[in-house]
Amino acid sequence: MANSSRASARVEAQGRGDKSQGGLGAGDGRRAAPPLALADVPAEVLVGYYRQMKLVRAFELRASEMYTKAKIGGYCHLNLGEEATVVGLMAALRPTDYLFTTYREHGYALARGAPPGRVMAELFGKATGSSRGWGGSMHLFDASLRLMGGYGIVGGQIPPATGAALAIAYRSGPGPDSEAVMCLMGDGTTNIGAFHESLNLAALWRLPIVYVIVNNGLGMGTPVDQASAEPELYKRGCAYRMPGARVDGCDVLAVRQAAEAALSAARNDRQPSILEAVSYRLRGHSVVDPARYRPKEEAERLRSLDPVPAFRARLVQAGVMDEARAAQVDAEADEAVADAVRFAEDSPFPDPSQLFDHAYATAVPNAPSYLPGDPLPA
Ligand SMILES: Cc1ncc(C[n+]2csc(CCOP(=O)(O)OP(=O)(O)O)c2C)c(N)n1
Ligand SMILES: [Mg+2]
Repeated sequence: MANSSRASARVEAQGRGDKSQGGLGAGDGRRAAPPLALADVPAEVLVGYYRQMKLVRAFELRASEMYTKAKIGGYCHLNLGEEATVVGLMAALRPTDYLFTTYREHGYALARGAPPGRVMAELFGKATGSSRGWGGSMHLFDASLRLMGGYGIVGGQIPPATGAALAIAYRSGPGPDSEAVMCLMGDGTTNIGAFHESLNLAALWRLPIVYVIVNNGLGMGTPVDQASAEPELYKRGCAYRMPGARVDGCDVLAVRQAAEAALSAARNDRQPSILEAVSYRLRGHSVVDPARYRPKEEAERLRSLDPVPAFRARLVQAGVMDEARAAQVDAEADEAVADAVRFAEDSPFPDPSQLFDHAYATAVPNAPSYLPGDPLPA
């Protein structure tokens, strides 16, 4: 299985071609920071991370259920199993940073602060959804959160994310207050041309961007080592002298720390980089995929690594929260998701008169016989 190369150390890193030129961690000759321990993070913050992970888990389970009840149409991809990666990455991002992501993005929207009701309403195609019901599961968008989508085309987010980083560099200089871009993608996505074109330009122009590869071991049903000639994906920037680091995507604190380091290099040194989070998905590619290609023993092994109960147990064991508090957090997550479903159910569908709004640059009447450029009826 591709993820047999799961990071043995929590962070591995590779510097640029010339190690003396600086990079992101152990590979660049600088000392890597010691791993973040529970004691380094305030208890309330840790409980907050668990709350977010549990919210994502509860939300995705209900989304799956709602899909089977035909409340949700189109495609629907879940973050089940990836919650530590989701929350760790979002914890490192500032509200002023820009996030470009994939079709597997419900959790990112929630952890970025989107109200669960608006996210669920979008999945239901309702007018109260974060994209007013026009986008659905794969196209969550919220400019106020600098959540720039939600892309259904594999890799479609990479060029616009790189362009956003160019805009930031064009408008202002580097420094600790600089904005930065985080561009998420899956492991399979690293084989499309736009990934390489974008990395080349980002490195040439020194853009403030972090390309995060969420390596869940599979692109649909294809394992990483059958799709990528260099399956250690954090090394794939080497042709562009772009540093990369690999982190255990099941460890929320390690993910946060690695993402902060990468974002700091982007802000302060205009050093773009790759961060590979080795993660996994608990279920199939999308809710309709039974994942029969995954051997039973492998599915069981992955379930035993589930980051949500693991982080809960770690916090209880360390005395950060007791069992009663943990149970309360669990119940609150379920309640928030139940509220979200009610909100989505009670919301109206968009008015059919809006069907073509924002689909074309020029006004097009809502009639199938008209195309952009046709003269508008008087
Ligand atoms: C350009 C394009 N080609 C193919 C697809 C079909 N497709 C959707 S997801 C996917 C696999 C992507 O795998 P990965 O990048 O590992 O992301 P993951 O789904 O594992 O998060 C493919 C081939 C698509 N949506 N767009
Ligand atoms: Mg994948």
